[in-house]
Amino acid sequence: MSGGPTIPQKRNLVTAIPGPLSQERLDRKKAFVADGVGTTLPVFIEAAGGGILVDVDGNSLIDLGSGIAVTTVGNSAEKVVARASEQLAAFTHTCFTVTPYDGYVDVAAKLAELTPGDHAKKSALFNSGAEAVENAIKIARHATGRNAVVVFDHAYHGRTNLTMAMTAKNMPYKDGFGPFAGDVYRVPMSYPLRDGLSGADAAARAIDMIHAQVGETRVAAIVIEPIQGEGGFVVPAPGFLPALAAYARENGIVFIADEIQSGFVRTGDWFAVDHEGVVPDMVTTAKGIAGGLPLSAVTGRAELMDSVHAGGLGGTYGGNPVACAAALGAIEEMETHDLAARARAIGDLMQRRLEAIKAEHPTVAEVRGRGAMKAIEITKAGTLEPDPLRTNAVAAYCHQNGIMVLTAGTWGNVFRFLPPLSISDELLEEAFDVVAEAFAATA
Ligand code: PLZ
Repeated sequence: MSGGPTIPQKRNLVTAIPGPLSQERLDRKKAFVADGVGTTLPVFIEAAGGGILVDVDGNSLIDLGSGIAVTTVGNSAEKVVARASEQLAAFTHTCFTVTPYDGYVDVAAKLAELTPGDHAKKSALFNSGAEAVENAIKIARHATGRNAVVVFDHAYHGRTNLTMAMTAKNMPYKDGFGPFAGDVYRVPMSYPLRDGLSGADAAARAIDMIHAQVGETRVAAIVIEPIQGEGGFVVPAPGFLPALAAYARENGIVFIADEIQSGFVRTGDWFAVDHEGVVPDMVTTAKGIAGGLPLSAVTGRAELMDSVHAGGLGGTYGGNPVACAAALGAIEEMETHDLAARARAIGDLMQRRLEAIKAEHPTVAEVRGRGAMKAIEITKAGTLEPDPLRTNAVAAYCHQNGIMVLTAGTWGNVFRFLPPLSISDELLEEAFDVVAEAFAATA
C-alpha cells in the first residue's frame, strides 16, 4: 500500500486496536526491541498521508500528532518525496565537511531568510533536535567565553547528556541516567494558568533568580521554548519573552529560542517568537523542517556562528543531502500552499471544539496554544490539581476509537493536538467528536 496525499481520507476501524496483525508485530518488537523504547498507540503503521494513518490490520486512524510535530506538511508530501527521491538517486552521502553540496547551503540560505530578524545569519545543520540544542550551547559558550546555561521549569530539550540536564521532567527522561552535565540552572517559567503573573512580573521573577543564583556575567545562554512542547504547550504571558530577550541583550547573554516543536508554520507563523516580534540571537529547529526526514539546524547571528574555529562544528551525517532535499521540499509545500494560514484555520477549528468540551467538562482547566499547536490541561474539577488518570482514560478511549492523540505536561495531564496541516476539516471535526465522546464516556 502506498501512502502520501492519495490515501483515502476516512476513519475506518475493522478490528480492535491493536488488531491481530499489529499484536503479532508487538510480540516481535517485545522480543527484539529494547523495552526502554516505548509505544504510545500500539498499532504498526503501513501507510500514511493527509490526516490518516493506516495500520497493518487495515484500520485507518485520524492523526492528531504528526509523529510529534514532524509531518507538518503531511506524510510523504508530494514535494518532499519528489526532491528526496531525486537526491536519493543522485547520491546519498559525501559528508558535507569532506566534500560539500548545494542542498546544505540552500537550506542554510532558506533558514537565513525565514528565521526572525534581518541581520546577517548563518546556520549549521545536524540530525536531531537534541544535537542542535547541544551545538547551540557549544557556540554560545565559545562566543561568550562563559559557561552557565539558563533553562526553565517544564522545559524539554532532548535526551543526550547535556540536553537531559536542560530538560525538567525526571520520569521518563532522566531517572537513573545521571550524572548530568553541570552549569545548567533552572528558573521559573511564565505559566499563566498556575502563576497568574503578567509577562513582565514573571520575567522579573526569573531575572531576579538568574541575577541572585547564577550572576549574569557567568551566563552564556538563556534557552527557551517560546511555546513549551513536552511541557504541555505552556504559552508564556505576553511580554515574558520580550523582557527576557531584552535582559539577555543588555547583559551579553545569547538568547536562544528552541523552536524545534513550535517552528515551521505550526503556530500559524514561521516561528512562535514571530507573534511577539522577538528576535532571538539563535534559533534551533528540527522536526517539521524536513517533512519526516532527520534534519536539525542552529541558525544565529553571523558573528556568533563564526566565532567557532573551522572543524569545531560538524558530524558525519549533519545536513545529509537527502534530508536537505526533503527540507527544501517541505518548505516549498509550506510556501506554495500557505500552510501558515492553514495552521491558523485549523487552530480556530480546534479552539472552537476544545472550548465546547471545556464548557461541558469542568475537568478541562484551560484551552491554550497557538495555531495548530493547541492543548487542554486536565485537573480535578474546579481545582488546579493535575488529573493524569482522567487524562490517560480519555487518551485510551481515543486510541481505541481510532484517534491518535498525544499527552504532555510535567504531570502528564495535558492533551496536545498537533495535526498534520494536510488534514481535512471533515476529519478534524470527526476526531473532535470522538474526543468529546471520550470525555463524556470517562466522566
Ligand atoms: N527541543 C522543544 O520538542 C523533541 C521528544 C520525543 P529530538 N520533542 C519530542 C521523545 O519522547 O523523545 C524536542 C523538542 C524541543 C528539543 C527536542 C529534541 O529533539 O529530535 O527528539 O532530539
